[in-house]
Amino acid sequence: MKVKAYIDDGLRQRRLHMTLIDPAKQPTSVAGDISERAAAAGTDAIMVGGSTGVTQENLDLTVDQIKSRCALPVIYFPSRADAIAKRCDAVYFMSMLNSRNVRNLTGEQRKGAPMIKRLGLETISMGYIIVEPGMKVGEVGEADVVRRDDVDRAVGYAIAAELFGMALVYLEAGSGAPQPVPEMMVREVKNNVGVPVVVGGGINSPETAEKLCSAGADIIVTGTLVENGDFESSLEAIIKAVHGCASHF
Ligand code: 1GP
Repeated sequence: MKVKAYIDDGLRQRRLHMTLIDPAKQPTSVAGDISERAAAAGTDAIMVGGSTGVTQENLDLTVDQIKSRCALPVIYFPSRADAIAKRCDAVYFMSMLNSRNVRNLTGEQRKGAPMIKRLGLETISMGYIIVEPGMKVGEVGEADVVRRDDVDRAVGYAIAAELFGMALVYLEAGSGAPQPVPEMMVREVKNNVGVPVVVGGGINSPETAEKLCSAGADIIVTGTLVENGDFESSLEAIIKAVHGCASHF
């Protein structure tokens, strides 16, 4: 089954959770172990990517380790075209819609597209919207971050993504953000687009995950949480909260 069909199928049952593994954050052998434990905790897919320090070598090794330890779909979450995960199951073909630098809008995409097409990788198009504080990804991506109270701007970008034909909209507060994307923003975005809404950045408790899902998040992404050795019980609690929310589709 294609990964997008797997996501759509899952979303017809309930909300989904994805675990983000950054290849630059741990030895590649540890990534396999993390993915296996995240799968046991109930996560629905593994995303692989990071804002800095991702090389072709650590990316390929990380994907291979994950594929050898866990049967879940592995989705590449790219930041630049100089590393392409050749053995992942799908790649988010994404544009950072509020970047000030054309490189992040269409430049890296122009560089990576021929290789992605040649490899025959499944692509899932995604509008990526950086919300305050934006953290490292906001800085590296030269994002004109959406202020937390500027709901209309977030909604505008999200509708634009949908009208461009993008399959997903991702509201990103940035990895390790002290506060996640505001619920009100998630609610208004969800009310205005028909495509699934992904929310990530700073989600580290079941209560937060539950509130964001109640506001309209279809897919919750957590990353930093699994970088701490003993994450199973907290991850399980978050996933339970996410899966407990009824489907929107
Ligand atoms: C970053 O949204 C993801 O792209 C995950 O954020 O690391 O804060 O969980 P955290």
